[in-house]
Amino acid sequence: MKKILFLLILFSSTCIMAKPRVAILATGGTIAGVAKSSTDISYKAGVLSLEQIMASVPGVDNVAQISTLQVCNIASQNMSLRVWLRLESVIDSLFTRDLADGVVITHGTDTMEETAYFLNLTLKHSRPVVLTGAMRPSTALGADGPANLYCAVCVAAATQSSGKGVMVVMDNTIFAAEDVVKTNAVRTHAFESVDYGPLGEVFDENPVFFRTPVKSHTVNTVFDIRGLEEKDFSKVDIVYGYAFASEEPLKALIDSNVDGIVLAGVGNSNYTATQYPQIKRAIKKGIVVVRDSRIMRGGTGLEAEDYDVAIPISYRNVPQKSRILLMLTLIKTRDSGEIQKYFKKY
Ligand code: DAS
Repeated sequence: MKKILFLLILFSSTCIMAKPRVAILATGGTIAGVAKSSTDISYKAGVLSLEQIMASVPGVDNVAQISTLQVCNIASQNMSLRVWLRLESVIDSLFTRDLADGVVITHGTDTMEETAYFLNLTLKHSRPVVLTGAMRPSTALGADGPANLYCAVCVAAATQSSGKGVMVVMDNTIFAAEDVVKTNAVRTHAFESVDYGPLGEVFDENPVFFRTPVKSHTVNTVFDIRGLEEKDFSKVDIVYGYAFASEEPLKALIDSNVDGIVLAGVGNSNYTATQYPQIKRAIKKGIVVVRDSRIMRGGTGLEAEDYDVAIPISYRNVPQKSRILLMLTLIKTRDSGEIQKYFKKY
């Protein structure tokens, strides 16, 4: 009897002591950046290895059992579909084989919201995936990378983080991939969910959530890209709107046989009279055109009656994310009515 009791205590203490397993996947960015001095404002992103970055985050292994993988080491303005597919495949494998309880991706801030949103729509797991980075290089006075990485691991390790979709953690704030955008080019509080606010905040190993994402994500989307390759994805580009906009960008894209065009229009996703003839030409050629807006707040819900019903409306006001949703939607359909349903749902 005593032996059974001892084994039970040993097992339960092992369970209590077993830390969550967090895999950190590095892609580069400012968090891996290096400048000539601690006050030099110019620096090179994607220099330090993940191993070197981890050395600046003492104590993180008290929060979780850490494993690391250097996926690439680039400034994120050079992010690619190839890296996105690699990240999706590695994370899918880690979770499917139960090798991690959560994942952190270190990433440049310039396209972090895009990578987060792509994974938010395509990963088929509920375990936490958290992207983080830095606005100041690792060598800077007041470098923000170490604290961001520590907080990201705390979120990825927390059981309450499951089922919240892919998240971004920067400056002690937790954002949903579906609505986070980079809104400041230099400040350490560079990200916002401009219409809905953050998901929560994190200062130690106990993240606090005060809302959950609204839109369908991860296991609840129809986008399953497992096994797909770059060639299986459509080419979608974005055209900006402005007073008396030239029709040349649209003409060039149409002539390049693009599959889809997102309009970053003015106001409530309005395109200009100077653009409309080319928009009609694109639609006639079978190119899918989606109306979005250059304005970050307010949504594009008004389906103004005097617009061409062949042009689906995005309800998100982030053209760089509408582009990703259209890339994924075009794998399924090119019908504008069906596409409008996808843009209402995701
Ligand atoms: N160029 C930026 C990038 O890699 C640096 C950064 O903010 O991380 O996204």
